[in-house]
Amino acid sequence: MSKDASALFTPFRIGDLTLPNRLAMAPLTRNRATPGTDAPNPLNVEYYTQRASAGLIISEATQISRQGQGYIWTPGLYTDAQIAGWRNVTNAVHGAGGHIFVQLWHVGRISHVSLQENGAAPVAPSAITAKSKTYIETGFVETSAPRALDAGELPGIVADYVRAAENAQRAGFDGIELHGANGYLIDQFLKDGTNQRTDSYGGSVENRARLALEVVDAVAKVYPKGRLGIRLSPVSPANDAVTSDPEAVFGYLVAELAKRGIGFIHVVEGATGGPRDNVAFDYQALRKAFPGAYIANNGYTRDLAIDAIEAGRADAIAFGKAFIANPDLPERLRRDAPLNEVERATLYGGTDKGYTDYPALSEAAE
Ligand code: 8OZ
Repeated sequence: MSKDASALFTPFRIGDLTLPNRLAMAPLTRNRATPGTDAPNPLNVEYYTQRASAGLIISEATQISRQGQGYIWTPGLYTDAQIAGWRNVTNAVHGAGGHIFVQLWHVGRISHVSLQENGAAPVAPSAITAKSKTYIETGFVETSAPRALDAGELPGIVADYVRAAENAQRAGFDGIELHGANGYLIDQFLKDGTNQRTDSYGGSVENRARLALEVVDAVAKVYPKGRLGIRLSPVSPANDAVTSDPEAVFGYLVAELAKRGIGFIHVVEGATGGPRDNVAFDYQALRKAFPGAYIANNGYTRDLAIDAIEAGRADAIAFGKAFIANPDLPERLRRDAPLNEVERATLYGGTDKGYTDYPALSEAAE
């Protein structure tokens, strides 16, 4: 017998916002912004609008600056054209009854010289090249060797986050998720495998968490703090970012986030897109230390999601691949209807194929 899914369809709160169900659309890189401007376009509007029945949509990772870009055709939020493109997305999602937060992103070292201004080296806490790939016009390539950021450059990066948050308001987003996961800039600072600095941004857990907290504090002056969250991946090896002390550094960071009263933490449990149990980690310790909403992600099935919500282990569950392949995922989970399978070949870049042409139940029946 299939489980009763009604626990997934109760409202929950992020700050002052009440969301109608506990199914979030995870942030998903799809590389379909407009070439040249990296502005969202009508196809992107259609894709997000199709998924507006999510309790919350978290946008694909969106770079705060040219320096913060690491893949081709990912959207930005630092030009007027990008703001206007996102405005069309948020208007359409709101018109369809949905809510959407933008995920703000600086990739740090996960980039390629061809994506950087004047072919510059990508930036990172320390000059350590990632054993990781990125995607440029010609396909997958090794990430370029980064240069270590000077401490004097960090206020400029914080200012880029602030400008992107101001632009998010102009674009009509309901809130902000900072991308602190998956081996990008904030995570590179948090983890000791990628941060070997000897200044006040490296070494101790307090120092490694400093940039994350400076960004949180700065962005919380733009958006109400209840509308602000951060995505974390304490034990994910994604993009070659690992740490010797995940419980210590993420325990400290989440305790500091709790003091600040931000709206949510969004936790990738396990290895991003992979096993949930790659490294033992006490996620419930983070949940208990944090009074705001806890959004859980990674490898959740319908049954696991119902169990987690019913037991109070999470306030909402974010689905990635399932939301790509099923625009009406909430209705399918409610009815325990079959799910479309995701097609990997069309994940990154391309056309409407594998993007806006996954059928909803009603269309599939026709
Ligand atoms: C897949 C391909 C490119 C980027 C992440 C933003 O892992 C990403 C990403 C995922 O967080």
